[in-house]
Amino acid sequence: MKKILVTGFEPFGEDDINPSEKILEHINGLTLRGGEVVTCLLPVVREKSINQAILAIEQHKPDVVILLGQAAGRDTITPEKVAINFDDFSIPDNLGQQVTDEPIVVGGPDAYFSTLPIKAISKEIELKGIPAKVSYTAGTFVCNHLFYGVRHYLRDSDIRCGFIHIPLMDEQNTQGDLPSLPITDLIKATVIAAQSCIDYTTDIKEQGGQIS
Ligand code: PCA
Repeated sequence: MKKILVTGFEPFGEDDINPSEKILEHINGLTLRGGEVVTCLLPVVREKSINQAILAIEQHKPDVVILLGQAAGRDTITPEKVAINFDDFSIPDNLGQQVTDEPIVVGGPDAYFSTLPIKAISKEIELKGIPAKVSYTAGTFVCNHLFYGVRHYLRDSDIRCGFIHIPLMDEQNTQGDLPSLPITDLIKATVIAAQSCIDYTTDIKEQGGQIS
C-alpha cells in the first residue's frame, strides 16, 4: 500500500474559497488501487507553508506528495514541471508579506523538477474527459515557493513530489469572465493524479511541450 499525501491551500487574495481546500474535504482517507490518500491544508504564507508541509511529511511518512493550488485564469489541470528558487510576489501572502526577487533557499539550486509522472498524469486525466497539460511555470508566488521548498527538503529522498495547479471552481466564477471547472471534475482529476502516481513509477515519454 502506497501512501499519497495531498496538500491544499486556504483561500488567499480576493477569494474566499480555494478549490484545493474543497478537494481535500472529499479525498481525505480515500482508498485507491494499491494506496490511500491523506491530506493536509496549508496556509498561504511563505515559510509556514513549507514548514507545515514538512511536518505532515514527517507525520504521515508518505510515498508520494502531491501539492495542489489554485491558478485563476488557467483552463486546464496543470501538473508543474519545475520549481524555481525565486520569490517575486505580485500580491501579499496571507500574513501580508510581499517579497521581491528573493531566493527561497539561499545558496540552493536554481530549480528542481517534479518527480511525479506529470505527462502520465495529464494523459490519464484527459482520457477521462477533463482538460490537462503539463505546465512549465508554477509562477513566483506561494505555490512555487512551497513546491521549491518541499522538493529541496526531499532532494535526497525516495519520496516523489510535485505540484499541480488547478483552475477555479465554477462557484468562484461569479462574473463568468474566467475559466472554471465543476468541483466534481477537480476532485476526479486529483484522484486520477494520485492513482497515476501509484500506477506509473516512471513518467511516459510523449510530446507535451509548447513553443512559448
Ligand atoms: N495558489 C497560489 C498560492 C495558493 C494557491 O492556491 C499560487 O499559485 O501561488
